This record gives sequence, C-alpha cells and structure tokens, in this order.
Amino acid sequence: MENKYRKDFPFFKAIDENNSKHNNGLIYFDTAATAQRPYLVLDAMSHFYATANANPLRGLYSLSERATFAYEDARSTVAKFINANDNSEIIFTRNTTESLNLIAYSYGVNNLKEGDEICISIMEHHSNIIPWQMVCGFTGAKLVYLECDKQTGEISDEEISKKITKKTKIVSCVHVSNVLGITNPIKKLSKAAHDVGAIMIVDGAQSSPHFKIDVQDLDADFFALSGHKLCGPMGIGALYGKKELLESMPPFLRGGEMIEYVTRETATWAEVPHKFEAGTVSAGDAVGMAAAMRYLNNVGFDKIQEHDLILTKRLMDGMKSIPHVKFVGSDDPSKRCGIVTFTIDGVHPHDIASLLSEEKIAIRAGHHCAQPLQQYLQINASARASLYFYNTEAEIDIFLDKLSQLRKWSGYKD
Ligand code: C6P
Repeated sequence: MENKYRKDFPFFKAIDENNSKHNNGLIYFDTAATAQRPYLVLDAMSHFYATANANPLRGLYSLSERATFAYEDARSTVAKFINANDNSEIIFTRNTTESLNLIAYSYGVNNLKEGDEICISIMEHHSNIIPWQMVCGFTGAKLVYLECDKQTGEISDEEISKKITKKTKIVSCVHVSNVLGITNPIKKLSKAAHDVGAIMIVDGAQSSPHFKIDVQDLDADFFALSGHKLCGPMGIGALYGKKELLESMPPFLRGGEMIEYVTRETATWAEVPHKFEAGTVSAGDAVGMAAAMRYLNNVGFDKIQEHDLILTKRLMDGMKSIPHVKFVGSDDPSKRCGIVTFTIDGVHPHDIASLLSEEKIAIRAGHHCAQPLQQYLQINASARASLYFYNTEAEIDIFLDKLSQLRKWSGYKD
C-alpha cells in the first residue's frame, strides 16, 4: 500500500528517493520519542523569520505587531486543536515537562500541605513524577500511586475509588502511556478527582499526536503537550489550564513582559496567559507547532488512527509468531496507540536496539523515562517500536524479518 503522506516530509522524501546523505534505507520507528516534521512546518517557520521577525508583545512598530499577530494566531490554533474554551487558557511552554513543572511550582507548592495527597499512576513518565516528588518535599504532602494490571495495563475502577479519597488534592495522569501504549480512563479520573474537590491534570504528550483531544469533554483542569511529538518543532509545547485556575496562580518564571507594573520592591502581573510567559517568547516555534496541528487536522485523526491500527496489528501479529518475543503491556493492537514495547529472552534491549541500528532500523530501548513502571513490572529495560501514519507495511515486514534473526545473531540456536 502506497503511503501518500511520506512525500510531505523532507526526511522520508529523501529516503524514498534514495538521495538522503545519511539515512538511505532507514526505518524510523521512534516517533514516541519525537516525530518527523513536514515541509509545511519548516516553511511556516522560515516564513515567520523571513517576514515577521521582531520581538513579539513589545514593539509598537508594525513588524513587531505582525510578530505578535503570528504568535497569538498560533495560540488560537492550539486552543482549537484541543477545544479550549478561550485562547487565554493556552500557555506556551518549552514542552510537556515544563508544562507539568509549571503546575507543580505554581499550583502545587502553593496549595498543598501536610496530610494532602497527590495521586498519579504507576505508568507515569518521570516528567509527571519528579515534579510531584518535589511538591511533596516542599509541602509534606504524600504521593500515592494508582497501580495497573500487570498484563493489560488497565487501571481498575476499584483502584480509582481506593486511591482517590478526600485527602487527594491533585490527580495527575498520563493520557497514553509511552511504554504500555494504553489509553487511561481520564474522564473517570476527572470525575473521581472533582468529586473529592481535587484538580485533574493530564499528560497529553503521547495522546495529542494520535487522537482528537477535547479538554472540555475530558473535564481536565490542565492538559500538557509537546510540539515535537506531533510533527512540530522541538522546544515548544503548551499547557492548557482552566481560566479561573490560571488566574488564581502565581507566575512560574519572572521577568520580561509577564508584568503589569514593577517598582523597586514589588511587581504586579500581566493577565493570563502572558503572566506565565516570561522572557522573549518562542514565536517562530509556536508558529511551527500551529502549522503541525493544522497539518494533522488535515490528515484527519480518523485516518491517523486507522493507519495506526493497521500497522500496529501487522507488527504485533508478526511479533506473536516470533519465538521468545514478549510484549510489555497488552497484546491487543487496538490498545497500543502505535506504541509496541517488548523484550526478547536472552537479548538485552540495548543490544536489540544496537543490532537493529546496524540494520538501519531506529527504535528506542532502555527505561523509557518510566523507571517506577519498570520496577513495578520487574523488568530492567525493554525495547520499543513506535509507529505513526507515515510508516509503511513494507517497513513493518523488514522489521519483522530482522527481529526474527536477532536471537541467532546473539548466538542462540533457536
Ligand atoms: N517521552 C519517549 O521516548 P518532553 O520531553 O517534555 O517533550 O516530553 C516528556 C514526556 C512526558 N510524558 C510522556 C508520556 C512522554 O512520553 C514524554 C516523552 C519520550 O517516550 C522521551 S523520554
């Protein structure tokens, strides 16, 4: 089946036309780490720097106004992309990690106290663990983990009602796990959080590239995402927050145009979202991320999901017939969001990645920045192939062929 999207990406176009300086023949199965970028994104950024580059939000001349317009227009695209109620509910950050730290430093440290609890899941990325460990250290609050089924990755209703209690002040959960690929029951978690007066934070780093996000339907108080995971540039992300919450919170970083008025001793703050955007903003990157979001909308999330499933099914069906390969998480392709994590008996995941790299296949191996999950599952490391709509069935078949030979290359007879 021909993949009509690949020509939209300079990276794949060069590979497919066999004129890439470094990557001819490369199979890129590491989109969960970072996606490739289409021409549209690179063009939008070049256009911004060629025609509208000035410091946004400051200058009174028309070039700066154009920069401000481009930046605020990008904010409006992000708001629409996740169905926020108002553009001012979107704060530009560097990435998901910074978005989560912003909430921890601004909301967490200032609103929690000893005896309170923060509830996260055992499958969180470190970016949604360590900031909360920090808040607990500062405030005396306690970190509580929602555990999942070790085979399927599912978090049960009983676990939710056991762990989210009157002591809970924050529930923060990953929407799609970067290891298990599972989609968590965010609406149930939001309801449980709100029923006890807690706020609901969603780490959307892995979900936002794969399906249509509706923060109002999820009833999330905060939603974090990264541009580079959804075909946008690195170094730009977003934090959605409900307006009344953002208005009640102090700034995270200070300096630049995030102020209203400064005296020798004190300062007052700009309105949201600018209160949270200290220093010169990454306008070119925001423009690039907005172009990526428009591109994904044009591809269509129904198409993206359809393609995810076709490829994931082919990959997992093939892997099931290779002896000694074991999935980490569910063996149901419809529950993986294109993220297939696995081990091979007797071959260290780092060796799997290195041997595949020699065959020009790029996958990730190691702890995937989710060490508490690996401790819980009692595995030291795993390998992960992650797919997107620009991957092909032919790539899957080559991958399966190489994978079936890995044990032999490692000195085993079967
Ligand atoms: N996961 C992976 O290979 P940043 O780095 O801030 O853009 O994203 C952090 C992050 C947060 N949450 C989840 C669920 C994630 O998957 C990631 C990034 C990459 O799995 C890099 S470790």
